Amino acid sequence: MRVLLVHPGPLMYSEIYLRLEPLGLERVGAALRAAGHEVRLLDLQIFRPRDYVRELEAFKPEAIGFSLNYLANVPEVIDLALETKRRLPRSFVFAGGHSGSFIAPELLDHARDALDCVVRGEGEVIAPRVLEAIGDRGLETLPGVVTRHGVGPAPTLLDDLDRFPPARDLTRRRRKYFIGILDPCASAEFTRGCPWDCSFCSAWTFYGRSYRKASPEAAAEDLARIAEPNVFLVDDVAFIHPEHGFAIGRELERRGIEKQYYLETRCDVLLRNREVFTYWTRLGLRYMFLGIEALDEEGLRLHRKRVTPSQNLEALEVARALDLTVAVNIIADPDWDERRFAIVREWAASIPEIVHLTVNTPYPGTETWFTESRRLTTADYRLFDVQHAVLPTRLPLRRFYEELVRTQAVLARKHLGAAALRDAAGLALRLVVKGQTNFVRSLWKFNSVYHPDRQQGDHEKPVTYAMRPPVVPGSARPRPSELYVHVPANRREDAPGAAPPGEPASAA
Ligand code: B12
Ligand code: SF4
Repeated sequence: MRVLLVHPGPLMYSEIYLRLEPLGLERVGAALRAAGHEVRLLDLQIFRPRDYVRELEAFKPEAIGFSLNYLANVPEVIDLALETKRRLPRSFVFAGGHSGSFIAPELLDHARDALDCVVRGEGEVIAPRVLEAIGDRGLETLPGVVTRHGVGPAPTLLDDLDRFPPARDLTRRRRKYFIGILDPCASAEFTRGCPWDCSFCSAWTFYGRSYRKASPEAAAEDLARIAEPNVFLVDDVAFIHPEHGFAIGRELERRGIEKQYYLETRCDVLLRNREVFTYWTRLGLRYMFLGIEALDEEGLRLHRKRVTPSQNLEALEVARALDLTVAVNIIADPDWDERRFAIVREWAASIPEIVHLTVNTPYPGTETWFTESRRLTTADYRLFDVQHAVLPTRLPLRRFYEELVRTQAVLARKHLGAAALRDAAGLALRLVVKGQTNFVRSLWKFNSVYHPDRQQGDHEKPVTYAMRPPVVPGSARPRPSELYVHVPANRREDAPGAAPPGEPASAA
């Protein structure tokens, strides 16, 4: 069967700082190919909607699968599904991905009959079975599959991450993928899932708090296939198990693979496993993202980060000692006033790290979705991109955005401004000479993307598809079983916090 997989367009954040390959779709694509299908992939972070229409006309796909990792992309995907059915009424249209998995019935309602099904959870195993079952009345009896007529059983986890290595040849114009000065940059995955349970995050609820590892050989083999000199490791928390990181590293050394790496981890994991991070700096680790989220004890407790402010500061020291370029994220609460923004600006100016500021946003699949959804001020999916306020702001909305953008501008100037460019001038020139212009272009983009007028104006756009609040909105903490997409059979604990502080529950 001819299958077209589609990643929707970029959100605000990706308009400046980065653009990364759709690894999930490449994995689903690999599984579909293994089942004998002819697969194409179109990434609308790079291509335009008119390219999508051309692809429909030229390739005439019999099945079209959309990736819905991001809630803010929902209206775009619904409109694309409607357009697809208008042009190719006999095609089979389906969607999957992180956010889509938490809101399957409402997606089907918005799309009316333009979406034939939504696939919850991991796509590698189930996508080929879905295509096999097209036209079959039993479609909705497949694990993770939801149609207008029924809901299949809970999705099953992929038993082995080594199966279906990403089909990177499916992505076109790969030179467009980059993050900062890692330009161009590929993505890779060593582990999947997260055993912690932060209240604002849905990484743990999607994977049922499970944690799986690729074998060191398969991980190294995958990196060996990557042509780009730089790699973004998409793992939620890198190197929870240091021996796994060491084993992959040794495989890379054995094969003589040399790249520059970006990864994300937790401060306590860096402190506990600093040897493996030190070892990886020798292999090419250059950039690290640390999820700090809050500067004070109370904020960290509310996010259930299970770290202390002093651990966070110590981790920054360790990363500095390793000579890594470090980015941290702080979650801005809509309740902040001018003073809180000023404190963050001051703190950010006082440290050498890159500081990102995102807005506290309750997402379906998170605990805060249940506890905060009564207070939502909008039902517009497009505003759920952590760059807009969807909860009541203490400051008037316009003032909130002025403070937010002013703070983000100060932070952006630190690493995208003239001084930063002076430091990176040699590198920027070398990239431009090679025709790699993503990083250089990003240096001037901030003001054209972030502006209080744009952010406030976004709230005034008409809403065609309205989000549904949780079935029982309330302020009580939900049980994890109400949140999970994947519910691993071997996990029966039913209360967040079952893991001792700092110790993941099932990082086995
Ligand atoms: C890597 C990553 C990114 C990359 C994007 C890579 C890309 N182009 O897709 C970058 C760094 C750019 C990024 C940015 C952002 N991200 Co992000 N990101 C992740 C992360 C850590 C891993 C995703 C990944 O690659 N996983 C590995 C692959 C193999 O899995 P996958 O993509 O989920 O695909 C599997 C399934 O979902 C499914 N599937 C996926 N698509 C489809 C399609 C079909 C048809 C089917 C059948 C199945 C299917 O099958 C795949 C294989 O099993 C997730 C957290 C997580 N653990 O999922 C957050 C996450 C998805 N990001 C999140 C957020 C908030 C953002 C930002 C908005 C943050 C910001 N600061 O502004 C931006 C916006 C990005 C944009 N669209 O422009 C949130 C999502 C929130 C939401 N509910 O909308 C998550 C869940 C993080 C979190 N902890 O809350 N992100
Ligand atoms: S440590 Fe917390 S924020 Fe990070 S992926 Fe795990 S649950 Fe999400």
